[in-house]
Amino acid sequence: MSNLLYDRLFGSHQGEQKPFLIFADGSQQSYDSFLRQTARFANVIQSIGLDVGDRLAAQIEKSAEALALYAACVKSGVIFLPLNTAYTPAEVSYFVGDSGAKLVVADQYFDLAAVASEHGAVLERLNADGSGSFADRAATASDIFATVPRGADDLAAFLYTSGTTGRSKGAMLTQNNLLSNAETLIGEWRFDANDVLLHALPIFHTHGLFVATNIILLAKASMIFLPKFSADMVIDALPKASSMMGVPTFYTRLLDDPRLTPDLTRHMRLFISGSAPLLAETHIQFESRTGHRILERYGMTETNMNTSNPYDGERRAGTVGMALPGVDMKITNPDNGEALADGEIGQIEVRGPNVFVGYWNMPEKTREELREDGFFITGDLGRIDEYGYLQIVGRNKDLIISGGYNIYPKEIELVLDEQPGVLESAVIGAPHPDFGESVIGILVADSGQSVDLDAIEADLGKTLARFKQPRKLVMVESLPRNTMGKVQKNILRDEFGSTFQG
Ligand code: MLC
Ligand code: AMP
Repeated sequence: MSNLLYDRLFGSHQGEQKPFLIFADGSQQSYDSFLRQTARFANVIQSIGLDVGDRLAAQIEKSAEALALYAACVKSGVIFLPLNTAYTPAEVSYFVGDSGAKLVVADQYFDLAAVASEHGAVLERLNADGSGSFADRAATASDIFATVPRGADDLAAFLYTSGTTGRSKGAMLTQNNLLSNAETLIGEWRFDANDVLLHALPIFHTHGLFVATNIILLAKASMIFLPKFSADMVIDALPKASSMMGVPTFYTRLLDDPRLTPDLTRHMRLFISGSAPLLAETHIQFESRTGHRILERYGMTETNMNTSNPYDGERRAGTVGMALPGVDMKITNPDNGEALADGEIGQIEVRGPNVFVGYWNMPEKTREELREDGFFITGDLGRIDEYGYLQIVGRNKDLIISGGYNIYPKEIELVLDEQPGVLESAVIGAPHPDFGESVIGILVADSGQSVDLDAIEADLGKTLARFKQPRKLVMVESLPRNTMGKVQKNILRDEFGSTFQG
């Protein structure tokens, strides 16, 4: 029996000397060298005692090793669980505990010894420079490993996505969820072996890991693999690339740089944007500065990619295009789930081989969002416009997207409510020129109590990843509520909406 995902993404690359990864300093790693590393890593994973279906949690900086760890999990049938490097140990503890990960692989500077021992997991170190206890074991391991058989419906990865209750949910993704989506996108976006993708995204999310990396592997193309987004590094690397994928902040930051010119981008084939709304204004400015029309697409952790603007046809600013081949999409009435006519605003539902199989250990949450007929309720609101393109007009879920990272207000409110002197809190997103949206925490003091905002900020740093921390904390007398007692965040958004402007 074969291993579907491994065979399709990596299987035919053995012995291939072509570069898979090209680093900022010009050095390269060939497919063959990458796959040897992968096999060594798979041997280490197996020697530590992980079995098929066990979970491996990874909190490591972006590196070739991090990708080889992903490949090694696929090869050995272990479920890969990548974690944002910004997460605090308190946040990581939840993911390790909830997933039951047997092995945690982390950079040395993440203080996870207590987390691992609390959950009975093995902790190994793998650092961005290739050193660490995991790397030491790999150095003496064989570079031959018999790929473990896995099929289309077997689980390949867990990606955690936050929930409205403040508890993160592990989205279970199968081999076929990942493979079918990469196979669709490679065709839709015309990737082939000549492509050189400029990769500046993090690799612990769908966008940088599955969309970008899986497509490049499938196409046997190359990636310029930057450690993170920086306008300087991207502008340096652009002349050597053919395509780039980014979140809208990448494009607004590039537009802020006078070095972004038609000359710099003349040879580029494709710029893609997703993970957060790209303002129509950014789309238009980018075209007038470079001559390129950004191709915007729409996806989610649970569904991979759902829709895309066309490669050849009109890429319409302010829309995310049409359902991808194999994806069914409908707009429904949030109250009763009935399909609405084109033009009407409702919740976006999607079904297809790209859609995950459920949340780990949360059958009720799964039932709430994944219908029996296979349609997934995205929580996004949209309408199909007169040209048949999907416009996302808002969200039916209380979610903030800052620079492409999701932040669930409930999680932050739970932490704020615990602060000394705080009676209650509400967290909202407000338009932000760099991050698209940014976080404001609105606090009400307990009667007669004083609230020390500086002390609160310092405390938040201990529990919440930096990107989730409110960029502004404000005190109010009371929170506006409707007759049902529900906080009216729309009123707060109206009041504080211009906090980060100008
Ligand atoms: C970093 N910071 C952020 C932040 N990223 N704060 C809010 N929102 C973010 N997204 C913090 C830093 O810790 C720092 O804190 C400060 O903000 C400024 O740092 P920076 O140097 O400007 O940040 P930078 O490293 O440049 O990161 C910004 C970014 C990055 C936009 C380049 O966040 C990024 O690469 N985002 C991509 C996210 C992504 O891949 N999403 C895909 C999800 S998958 P301080 O203390 O110094 O102020 C998905 C499905 C789909 O959604 O459809 O794709
Ligand atoms: P995540 O949970 O990180 O996968 O984020 C998924 C969410 O990002 C979606 O539900 C949308 O709200 C949002 N999103 C992704 N792509 C786009 C886009 N092109 N335009 C608007 N929102 C987007």
